[in-house]
Amino acid sequence: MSFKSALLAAAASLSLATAALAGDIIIDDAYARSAGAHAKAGAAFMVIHNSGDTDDRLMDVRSDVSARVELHTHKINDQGVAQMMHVPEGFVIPAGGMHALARGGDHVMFMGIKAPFEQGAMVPLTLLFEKAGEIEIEVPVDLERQDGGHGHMKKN
Ligand SMILES: [Cu+2]
Repeated sequence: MSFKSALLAAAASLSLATAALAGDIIIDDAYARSAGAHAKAGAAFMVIHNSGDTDDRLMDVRSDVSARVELHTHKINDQGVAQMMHVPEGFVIPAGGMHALARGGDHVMFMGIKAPFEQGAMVPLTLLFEKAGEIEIEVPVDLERQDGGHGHMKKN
């Protein structure tokens, strides 16, 4: 089975809703992209809401679509250039608040993707939260979306 048909089969077996709910955590507006036909890396973005009264933390991410998946952020280095870096401690999702993973900021990074992300495909992703536990979502690939940021996926 090709990568794409595997993705489609996985997508067909699950809800296509873009919002996923687990306890107090709601994942909203998730999308993924990779850059070009020869992309080795991709990224996913989303808004994570916490309706509970205690902070939670996105600690790690897993997916089968790439050799590695990491939580990343951007920082401006001494030369004024934005660089990506791994954030091993993850991201706090404040009680009653939200944390956005967005272009140019925090994101889920796929490194060593097995195939470029195709428009409309679904990327399976497991999010590991300190309190909410594991949340499995299907992230739709949207290569056309423009909401700022810069071509940070040229890494590798
Ligand atoms: Cu990154």
